[in-house]
Formats: sequence, C-alpha cells, structure tokens
Amino acid sequence: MAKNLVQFLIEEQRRNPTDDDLTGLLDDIVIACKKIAYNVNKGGLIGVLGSAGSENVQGETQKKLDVITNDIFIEACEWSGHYAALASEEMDDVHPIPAQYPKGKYLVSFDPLDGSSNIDVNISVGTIFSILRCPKGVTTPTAEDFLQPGTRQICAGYALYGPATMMVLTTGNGVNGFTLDNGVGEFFLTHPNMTVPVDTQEFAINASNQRFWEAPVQRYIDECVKGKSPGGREKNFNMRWVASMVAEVHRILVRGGIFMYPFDTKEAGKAGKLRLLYEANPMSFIIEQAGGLASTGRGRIMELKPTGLHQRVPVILGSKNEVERVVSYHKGT
Ligand code: P6P
Repeated sequence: MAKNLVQFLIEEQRRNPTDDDLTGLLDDIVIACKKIAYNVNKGGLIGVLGSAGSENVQGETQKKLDVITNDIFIEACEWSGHYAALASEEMDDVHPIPAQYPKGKYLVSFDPLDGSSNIDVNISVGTIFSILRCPKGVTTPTAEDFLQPGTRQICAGYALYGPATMMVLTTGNGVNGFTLDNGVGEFFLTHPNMTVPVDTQEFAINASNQRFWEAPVQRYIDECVKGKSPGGREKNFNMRWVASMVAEVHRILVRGGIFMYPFDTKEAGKAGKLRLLYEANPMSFIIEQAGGLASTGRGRIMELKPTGLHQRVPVILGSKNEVERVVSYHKGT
C-alpha cells in the first residue's frame, strides 16, 4: 500500500532534518481538510449550500460553507500548541490563540474555501494554507507579524475537493500529492515529486476582463488566441478557466499551463484579485518547488514584502518558458 501522509512526513524529516515539527503542524491542517471534505462532499444533503447572508472583509457575500470551513480550520489549529496565531481570508484581523490553549512558534494564514462561488454549482473548490515562523520573542502576534515575504514560508499546500479529494504539499524539498481514501480516512501518496512541464499549450485567464488588461497581457493572450495563424505563435493554444485557483494550479502541476489573474483596471485601487498571503504566496511556493515560475509580471511574487493581511497582487504562474515570455513582454513597461 502507498505511504500515508504521516509516514511520508516522518521520512521527510529524516531525509531533511529541521527543528520544525512538520508532522505536528500539518496534522492539525490535515484533520481540518478531512472535515471540510466531508462537509463539501455532503453539500445539499446536510443543508450547507447557499449564502450565509453576511459579507467578509473583501466585501464578498459569504457562502454558508465559507463560514463553516473557516470555523473548522480554526477549531483544528487553535488548541494544539503549534500556532501562535491564525489569519484567514474570512476574518478581518488575526485570530489570537485563546488563553486556555498553549501557543506555538508558527503562524498559519489560509483561505478555507477557495473558489466558493463554485460550491452551489458543484464545481471543484479547495483550501489553501501557508505556514510561517512567528518572529522570535513575539508572544501575541499581530497582522504585522504575518507580513513576511513568501520566501519565509516553511510549508505551503492545498486541499482540492474534486472528483477525488487531494492534498498537495511542499516543505521546501519538492512537491508531493496525496489522495484521500475515504474508506481508511487517510491521505496516501499518489503523486510523488510533482513537476510543472516547462512548456505548455494551455492558458487560464478570465477573458471577460480583456479590456481591462495592460498591454503586455493583451499581447500575450492575443498571440495565444491567434495560435499558428499570422501574428500568433509557433503552436496553437487551448484555454481553461474553472474560477477556482486550486483547480487551475493542480491542473498545471499535473500537465503544465499558465494561470493569470493579472493587474487590471476593472476596479480602481485593486492591484489584482488574488490575495498575497493565503493565495499567491502558497501557490507560488508550490509552483516554484515544482520547477515553475510565479511572477507579478514585474517581479517574483515570493519576494514581495507584504503591506497588509489581505493585500491583492497580480498573479502569473506556471510553465517556466511561458511565464518568462509574459515577464519579457512587461520589460520596460
Ligand atoms: P473570477 C475564487 O474566488 C478566486 O479567488 C480564485 O480561486 C479564482 O481563480 C478567481 O477568484 C476567480 O475569479 O473573476 O473568474 O470569478
């Protein structure tokens, strides 16, 4: 039988010893994702679909499952003594560890249900998380303590609630994928050493925003759409858009591709749609560890110094040669 996730992590610790208790850290998150998978999978059967009738800090209407999954994640991580504080897409500010629980050395920021606008129409959604070390000497972390560049992440991953429930993780030594065996209730290693093909013929972008893109993105997508016809590329392209970043990134890890949610002028003051701390950074860490690239178009996402817990950034990530092409089109703009 394939290795389960705990066995893999213990063996990973032996291969690459660190003072980080990765097995313990991730155990909390794995339990949260199993519970989320149960709720997502039951959906209409247990009355968790539809709107919660509230808004989150992003001004987005919350689905019932946005709130439920956020509570599941907090409940799984706040008691164990691994974390010093939690931050979520669904919460305005940092969630402190309640006084009755011990605090740990780590910070976790997460999007408990990414792509939740898909949940009512039964399309794949996911959970994204990013783990940082709490700055030394800080016992009551604030938002400021989370504002560390993505290069400081010690672990990042996602759960994908699709036809199969999968977890994909990196701790800085490559990317590995695990599939949930519902009969056993464990994740088993099914996709070792995932790598992003350096070339692709598949791009993912919300094309309805075309008129709001900057010239380099207009040029790149125009060439992909033209394919081998004049003014296009040396090959034809296909397009995918699931509107669930976790599903797009997973597809890219498995068969290559380029995912773009670039800067656009659709809403003044928004530097992009995706959030740096709990979407762009963890996905960038995973993609880079798998041999891909992750850029804003003008710089490496993981080198950005965050300015806010819910800061948004442009995201261009995936197959190395295509991301490099898009970045080259941004040169000098
Ligand atoms: P649009 C989901 O809301 C999300 O944050 C990402 O998962 C996804 O890639 C993107 O937004 C979809 O955005 O504009 O297509 O709805």
